Amino acid sequence: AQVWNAADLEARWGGWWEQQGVFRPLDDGSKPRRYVLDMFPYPSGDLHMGHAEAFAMGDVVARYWQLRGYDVMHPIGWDSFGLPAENAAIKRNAHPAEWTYKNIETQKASFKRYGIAVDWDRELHTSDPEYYRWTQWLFLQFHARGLAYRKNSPVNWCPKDQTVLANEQVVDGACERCHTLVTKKALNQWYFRITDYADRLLDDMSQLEGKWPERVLAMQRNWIGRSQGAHVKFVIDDAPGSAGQREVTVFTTRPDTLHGATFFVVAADADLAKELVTQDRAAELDAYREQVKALSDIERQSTDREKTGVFLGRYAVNPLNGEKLPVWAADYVLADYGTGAIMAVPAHDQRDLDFARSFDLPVRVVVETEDEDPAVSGVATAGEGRLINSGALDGLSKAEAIARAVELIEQAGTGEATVNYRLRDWLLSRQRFWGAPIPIIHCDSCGEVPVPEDQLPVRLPDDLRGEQLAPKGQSPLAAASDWVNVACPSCGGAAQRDTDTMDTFVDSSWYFLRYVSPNDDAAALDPEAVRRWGQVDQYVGGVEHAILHLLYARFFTKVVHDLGLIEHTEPFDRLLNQGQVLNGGRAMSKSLGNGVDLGEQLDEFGVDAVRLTMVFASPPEDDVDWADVSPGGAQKFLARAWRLAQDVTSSPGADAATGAVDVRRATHRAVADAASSLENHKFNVVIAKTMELVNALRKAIDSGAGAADPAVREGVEAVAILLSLVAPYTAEDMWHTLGHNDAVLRAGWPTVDESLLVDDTITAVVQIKGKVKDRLEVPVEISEAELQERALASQVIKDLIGDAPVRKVIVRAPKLVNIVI
Ligand code: ANZ
Ligand code: ZN
Repeated sequence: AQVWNAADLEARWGGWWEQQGVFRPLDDGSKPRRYVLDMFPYPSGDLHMGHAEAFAMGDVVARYWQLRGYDVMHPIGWDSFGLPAENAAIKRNAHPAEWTYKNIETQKASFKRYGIAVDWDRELHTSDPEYYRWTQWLFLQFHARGLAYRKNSPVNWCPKDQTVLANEQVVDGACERCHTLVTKKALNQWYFRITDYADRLLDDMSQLEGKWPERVLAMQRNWIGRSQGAHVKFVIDDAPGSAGQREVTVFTTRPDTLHGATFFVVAADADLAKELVTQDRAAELDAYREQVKALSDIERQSTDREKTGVFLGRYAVNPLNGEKLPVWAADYVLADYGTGAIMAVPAHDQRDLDFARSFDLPVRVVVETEDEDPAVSGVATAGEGRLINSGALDGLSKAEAIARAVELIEQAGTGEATVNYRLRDWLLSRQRFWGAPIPIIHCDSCGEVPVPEDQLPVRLPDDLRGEQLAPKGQSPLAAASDWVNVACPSCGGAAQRDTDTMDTFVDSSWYFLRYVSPNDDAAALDPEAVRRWGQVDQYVGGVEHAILHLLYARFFTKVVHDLGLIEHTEPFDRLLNQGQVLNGGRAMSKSLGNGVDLGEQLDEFGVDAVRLTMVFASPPEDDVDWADVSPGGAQKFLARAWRLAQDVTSSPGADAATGAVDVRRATHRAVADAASSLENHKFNVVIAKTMELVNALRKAIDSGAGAADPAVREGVEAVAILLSLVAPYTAEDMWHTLGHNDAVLRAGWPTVDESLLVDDTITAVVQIKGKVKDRLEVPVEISEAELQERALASQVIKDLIGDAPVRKVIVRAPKLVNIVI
């Protein structure tokens, strides 16, 4: 007798789908299109449990849509630039490409074994010159529109990786990759002007409400951090150098509290602090600035640190009341938020109050609330109340006073209403090798010259290896003089290539547009093809990308839209964040020693059982604890399901309507429930329903209707189709055993007969003048009216009544109808 054996099934069907082009979209307009995408993997080694979970979930969606008759595009590729490859190359005296492409081969083989329904013909690698040529081209489009620019400023520097980091890559003050504490360094760096898009990035979130996880939207909103407020100009008394008329603007969200300002603070690390300080205090400031350098933004803003600062010896004049406020430099004010300077209102801002108490500065309440005096309690008040001590603003509410204060400063020409963002421009240059070179040439006479488009790609040299790639604080490319020194494309004089490479998040900000025409060597993307496919309908990936990747991809999409190349303005219509795979309730890690090797799991239980276990464990958003699941149990279930197909004896196409009704009910109920569970992303429930159906069918075969019943065949075919969502090898084998030659994924979703969904029916008797004449199968919860209607519609009854007038109808739902004629 044949038995279910995972290895046999994998050997039998592996490679077959690709040969048959089952996962290749037709793209001929014969069916509505759907685009499903999993966040592409970084080829760090072999597949791991995390990939296995994420891709199992994305595959359920892709397969379901294909079964429902959509033309599904489900591509895959590799985010193949990045530091790990470079670090491995340094260690092994190799080129990063060697490590990268070898890993890709390994992972690719595992993905194929894993049986995901992706179209391998669209595979792309961001580190291929054919790809990064277009990343560079896009950079040049940004550059031409002023959206890519260079500036000198203090940037986040990872001392270990010896490269700069975007704000988004600093987590709790440390490098997100190596966890080294990040410091600041002044450098001339490339930025993308994402701040120009801040409003649109916020406003367009209305397109994503209800389709993206709310927490992701909240994180993006918070990261962009729009705050409504005002710019207010303060004149610095006796300012150095500028004939006493130096103005400094502050950003405040509380212009109503202008009269409560008792001192003024500039960020200690801002140039402004050095410019304003009086001679006698300069040394003290310098020492303080050294101290501040070592601190991360998080530490600087921490509320439980003792406030520190240096008086600069100057005074700022309050434009509303002419008061002179002492100017301090402190670390709790950040150089790159707002204007880097604030008016301090200790009565109503806790940070200012802490500072005032450390340095004995006055506290003046200007909004009267029920709360205790902040000078006494040490707690600043932020609630509603009437304005006091505020001249023309006295008696107004907080909201009225904000509006009035803005009017006053606008009239006086000393400020205006403004919106401020927490979002900073995206620092994209990196002093590392394994990334797309920035396609700019620096010429002493011409300045920044874009590399002409017909000279793209600017290829990475392939002769640098090992130690030559080691981080030195500047890009390893700087040492490759043959590569660096070129003729200026504009004047022909001696010039140098930019030696920085792009943040790998640039590569991943547009790959979803490339999949649509991955081999196009005439353009980055094909606008016509993108129009056909539109947005990614379903994006699947980890919540760790809630800000970085998703924000950048949204930004790129808007810019590419503005370039006139695409119609849509948001890249991903729906987003699903799959959970993590844990072991023993904790994330798998080397230090805990609780790692589970995917390859070993696949060898032991087979692909289908592992996939089924992942999906069955919980809804896709929830974590899976591998210590609590049973791939062995999944195997037993698959074997049981598979055996059903072996047992069926009726022929394909047999008319199920002639079969046992209870079996049909079980089948149609399971299919209908599976569909609604799939639409609601309860993939685990689909498996539970399939298990129930398998049990019902086994019972039917072993007793009653038997293996020859066409209703049993209908049920077993449904099992194969449902299982094809998660257990492709078992499902395909069942389908062929059942006598089909084409792929199960092409079977189409079973059509549900609604009348079979009525679970509980009862036999109602229809009488004429008290004598039973007919019987009707009706739902138990049928209404009186409906039952009467059905009784009168019965052919038997109609014939018996003939032309006789109906005098009376007595209805006792659901069991009896008595007709009096
Ligand atoms: C006076 C004031 C009075 C403020 C008051 C608040 C409450 P959000 O909402 O985060 O935008 N601020 C401005 N620039 C700053 C910087 N570079 N570093 C640290 N703090 C800065 O915060 C805006 C408020 O944070 C501003 O409004 C300013 O303090 C402070 F009762 O101005 B406020
Ligand atoms: Zn030149």
